Amino acid sequence: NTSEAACAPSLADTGRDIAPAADSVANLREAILRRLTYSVGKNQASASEYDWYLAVVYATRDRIVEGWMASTNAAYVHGPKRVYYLSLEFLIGRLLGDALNNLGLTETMRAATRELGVDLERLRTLEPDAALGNGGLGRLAACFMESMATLSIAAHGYGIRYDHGLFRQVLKDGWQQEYPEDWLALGNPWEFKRPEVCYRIGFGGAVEALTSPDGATRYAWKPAEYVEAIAYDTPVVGWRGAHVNTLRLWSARACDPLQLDVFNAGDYVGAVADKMRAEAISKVLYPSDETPAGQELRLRQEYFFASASLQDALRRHLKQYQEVRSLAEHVAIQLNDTHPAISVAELMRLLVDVHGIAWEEAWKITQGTISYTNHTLLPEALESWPVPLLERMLPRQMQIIYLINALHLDSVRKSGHTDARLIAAVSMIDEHAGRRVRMGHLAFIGSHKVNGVSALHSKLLKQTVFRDLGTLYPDRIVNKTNGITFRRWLFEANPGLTRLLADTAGEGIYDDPMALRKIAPYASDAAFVGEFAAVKRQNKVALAKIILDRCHVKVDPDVLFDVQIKRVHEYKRQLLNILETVALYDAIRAQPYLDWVPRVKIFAGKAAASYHHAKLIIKLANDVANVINNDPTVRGMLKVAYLPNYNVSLAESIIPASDLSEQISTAGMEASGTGNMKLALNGALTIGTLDGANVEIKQHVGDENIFIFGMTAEQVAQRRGRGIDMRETIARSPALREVLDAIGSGVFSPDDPGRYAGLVDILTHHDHFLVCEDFDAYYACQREVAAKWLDRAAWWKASILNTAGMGWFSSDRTIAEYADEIWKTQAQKKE
Ligand code: F58
Repeated sequence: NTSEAACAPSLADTGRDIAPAADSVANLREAILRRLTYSVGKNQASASEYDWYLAVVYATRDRIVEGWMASTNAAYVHGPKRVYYLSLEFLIGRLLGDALNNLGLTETMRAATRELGVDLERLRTLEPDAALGNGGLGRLAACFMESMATLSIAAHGYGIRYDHGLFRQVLKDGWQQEYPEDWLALGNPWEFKRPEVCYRIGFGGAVEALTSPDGATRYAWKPAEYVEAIAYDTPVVGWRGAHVNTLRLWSARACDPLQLDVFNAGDYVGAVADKMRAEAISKVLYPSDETPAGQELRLRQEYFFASASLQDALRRHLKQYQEVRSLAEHVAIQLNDTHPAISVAELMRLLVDVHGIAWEEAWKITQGTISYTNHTLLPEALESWPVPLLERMLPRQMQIIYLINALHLDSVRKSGHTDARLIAAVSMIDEHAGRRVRMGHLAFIGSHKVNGVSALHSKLLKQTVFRDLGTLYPDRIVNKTNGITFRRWLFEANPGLTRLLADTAGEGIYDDPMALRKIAPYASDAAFVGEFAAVKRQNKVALAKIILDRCHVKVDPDVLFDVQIKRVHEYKRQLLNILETVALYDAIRAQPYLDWVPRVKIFAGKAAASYHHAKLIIKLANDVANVINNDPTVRGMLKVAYLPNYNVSLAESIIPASDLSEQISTAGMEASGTGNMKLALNGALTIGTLDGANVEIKQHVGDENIFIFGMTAEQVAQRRGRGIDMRETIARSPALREVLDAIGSGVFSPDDPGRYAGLVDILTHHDHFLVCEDFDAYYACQREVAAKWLDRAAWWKASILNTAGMGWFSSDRTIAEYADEIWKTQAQKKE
């Protein structure tokens, strides 16, 4: 239906420039044409769509640059504390919509492009997603960058400019295949290369001890190899364009482009071997999720970006203050997980070896400057590096780690703790499986604050991973519950809802997310409910079109859209959802005449390329989809769609169209979740466990407006204590038994009946994620969801109260808390 598709959500107009002034449209139109001529080198007659896209980006970028310079300059003049956010991942997505929206130029640009005969909506889709991240951790970094700019915090993001971001996922007969992604193939109009901002990064070699005439020993590291880090800057504009920060990404380059003598001797490959080795560092994002990569190249990436970023931060500090001793007063460095944890040793090396600061003072500066965010409790996800590898690759940093550890253990002993178990537990060196450096311990000991990302996660952090360190330093661990930027995840992704919210609650919602509470009184107002429902339906029509295009599955926009979108991982329990789908399928077939609530189960997500079990789960979802979607008995009542290549842009289409948000991880395993927040903000009801930020979402939206089921984190620990053989549990649940029998015997894989025998065997005998144990509770909870859906007024009321209650989950709130309690820099709220 084309008329409906035409109403599909489009680039945000948040009401601030709905009727743009004619002269500003004319100005923008002329600016685009100038850029088309002088930067793209095309005229109107020969310009391709992509040429127009480039001209539009350049014209937009031009409107950011002056603010950018002003913000940069203001940081030198007024000297606010600077924040450096070090992250190996920034999962940004597209920038054009974000920039226009934050500048308040969306409608003006739409009008200007229309006058030029091009469609802004189409141009917008030509931008490739910047996917320099795996999942939640990388996306959080991107939301934080936007919020720091919005709050006028003088911040830089530092990371790696990967040539290739997260792989492109193709589903071939339901199996995931990975293809390289090439976001830079056509250039990147948002970035500014800064070839003059270049640091040498050393690797390997040896450490020389030099004794000076006064008898003191100094250490000089003589690396065997150097690589250059070149800066690429992308401006990050905050809401209403008032402040612009920099995302500085490092690209690796060989010091010498080739060895001419080797080339002249005819060895053309050997002549560029060093170049290849150097450039490999920024070639590709490690696509693992929740399990550390463990390879040498990964450690090279970590050190490369940590060292370049610290050298750059110190250079800037010296330029501004002419000395390094005051660093902790003026600078806060946030480590996004342990990936940049080598920064603790590297900052010490730079202060002591390069700037000649005494050890004790350097240690105070380091601890006063650095803080660390933990994103996971999974033991297998905690980074540790073999001591011999560190000794070989970073010999001076390893010496420094030893000294930090020795002083740390000394002070532990001096404070009266001599118990060998405790000493072994708090040591930075793990002696259990070969000698390894625990990067979490290094980050903890080198930081003044360590934070978890939800209340439950921070509590568990104190009880598990950092139990002993936490008792030694009781004030160090704090909580900073994650948040999301409402500009992208509400204003841009859901302009229809945004307009309705502003019309009802007032324009205040654009600047104060807590103002969303003002729509609560309308949760049962028939007129408002009607409009709210109409927006949702429009978004569902648009998503139905995408599902038809990409999955060849036709779905009715009026059925319940039940959505699970996230990385595929056993702990996130996509399997639980699939099992429930099969149970529902069985139940419908058994009694097709009952009043079933029609629904479509929508999945999207990538599995790590080497994670075979997760890839098998994707295949199962697709096999189940095939059988169900082709079975005439359930047609109209149940469908399954697995959307390929989940990324930020696809999330922006799915989230505003969702009715039910699946947040069903094994309790105690999802540190926070952030997709849960995006979905609830857009009016989806959550079905979830008491895990991560679900606990706090429940508090904010109200117990009646969320579906909670299953074991708590405590019960999970107890249940595992009794063993994870599920034969008795399965015996007690006829529905579960039937589902497992069907899957295990090949009902969904007639081409290969044994395909899922192993998977069912694991669920039966070794169910670490307790899928079986939570199955009945989940199934029953889904029936409650269905009952609520049938009571339309009750459903819409709950949906509206979700949107109304989610203001607290704005990443502006999260960043303001970091600023106040960790960075000690004031979030400067604009007038
Ligand atoms: C995620 N971690 C958490 N790690 O799983 C999620 O609960 C949380 O909301 C989010 O961080 C933000 O705090 C996560 O995404 C990774 O992707 C790492 C990538 C590198 C290897 C180790 C996992």
